[in-house]
Amino acid sequence: AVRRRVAAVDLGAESGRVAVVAYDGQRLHLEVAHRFTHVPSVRDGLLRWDLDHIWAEVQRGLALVDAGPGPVDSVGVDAWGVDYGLLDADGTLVDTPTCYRDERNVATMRSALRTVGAARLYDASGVQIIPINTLFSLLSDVRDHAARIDAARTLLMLPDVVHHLLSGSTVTEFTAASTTAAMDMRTGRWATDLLDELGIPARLMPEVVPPGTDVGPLLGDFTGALAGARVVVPPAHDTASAVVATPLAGPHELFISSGTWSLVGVEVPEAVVSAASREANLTNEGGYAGTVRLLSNVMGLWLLQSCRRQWAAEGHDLSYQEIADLAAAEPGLRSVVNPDADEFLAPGDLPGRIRDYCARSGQPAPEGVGAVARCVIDSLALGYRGVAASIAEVTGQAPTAVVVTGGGSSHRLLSQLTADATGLPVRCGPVEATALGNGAVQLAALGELDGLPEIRRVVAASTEIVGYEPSTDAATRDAWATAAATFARLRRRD
Ligand code: LFR
Repeated sequence: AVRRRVAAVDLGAESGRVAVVAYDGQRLHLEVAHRFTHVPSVRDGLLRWDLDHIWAEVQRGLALVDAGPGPVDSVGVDAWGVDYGLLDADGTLVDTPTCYRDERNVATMRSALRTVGAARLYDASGVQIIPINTLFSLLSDVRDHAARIDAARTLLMLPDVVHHLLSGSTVTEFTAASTTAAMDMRTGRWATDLLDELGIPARLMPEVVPPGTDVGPLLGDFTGALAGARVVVPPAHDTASAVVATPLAGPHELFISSGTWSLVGVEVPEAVVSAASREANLTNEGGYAGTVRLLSNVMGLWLLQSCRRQWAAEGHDLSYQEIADLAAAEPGLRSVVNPDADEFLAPGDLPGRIRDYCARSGQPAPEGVGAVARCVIDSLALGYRGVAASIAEVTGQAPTAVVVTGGGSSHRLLSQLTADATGLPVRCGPVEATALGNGAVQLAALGELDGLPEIRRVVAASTEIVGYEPSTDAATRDAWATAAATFARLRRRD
């Protein structure tokens, strides 16, 4: 029998869902009430999220939850990191939130690297230097979109914009705040000196609350299951919620939260900010219950999602399964790319950019759908292998296994190649780790689950885990080692 229900709103960069997470004392049950897709588009010169559409879909989802079995005691929102909304003195958004894939970020990152320098940027925050960081969007706001900054009284991270719409709250949740590159991850305080140096007004930075904070009653017309519900912020950064619900069996297992991005790393008790971590550009992200995720962003399924959109525009409408089957039929490791090259970040003709990249680096340019997809999947697996090696070097401890969650955890070819590339056993599941982690932390805040170990035990008991073993074939191992050397050369050059 269900003991308690909460609602998890999980916003990904391509799609969102509103789910009910129910706990029966032993297992978690996830029921998705509503799914929707959304796409950013350029308005007023900036790539922006369609927040009106997202908000309408969240409301539709909550109306469906309200009409379902109850009571549902709380609602919490997680979303991708780094993006934000700016609220004016009345608590209204000054304009539509922007998207980190706007090319402005690459330009301001380069500018900050010239003026402040990589070491300063990294050491002030412990956050990787990558164009998507909030800091670089804010720098562009200050320089080229001053009206936004002038009108703004406070910045809220995107999930907290939705918490604001749901409850009127004006705080930001810690894990979401930790993706800004404007917080010192050793202390959890805003890096105000760095903000000053860059000319970004520190007055914009909001009050920060820990995951599990009750920020007020749910506003709106809910008379069914959601009557009397509270808004309880989960780990509002989707990756933080996903890793809460990752059934890691020990501290040296590598997680991969596999969605639009692949977030690859380990959980550590405190931020690791050293010359070695800076050299490897590993980031420190805030987690639940005082944990830190030491990780690296690998470009992830974005590459396949963008290729699929391009192929559809060219008249080849293929499902992800069809693309995966075509990739599996191709020979492996023919051409590889650095998936994290800046040129793959913005929307557009990704197959074309991948072909150009291969040709430029003296490799065969993949032509058909299968060849391009195989190149992407091989390259992602090599990216994971590279992060595993960095983690081993920086922490002095090689990962012992890989646990993959999220949409990518059901990709069989990618999972097998992840095992082959890293030489480690891979366990996959749950697919909906983010919504489960979001719900689990709300349940913990309501007194149902007690801490990370118990949450992970319950998640493991609630999930069917699929395992992959690395190939033991010597030729396969050699092929990956050779490809990894090529890959490292490409990365140094980019
Ligand atoms: C994953 C994610 C990553 C973050 C990227 C951009 O959805 O949140 O953790 O680096 O998106 O926000």
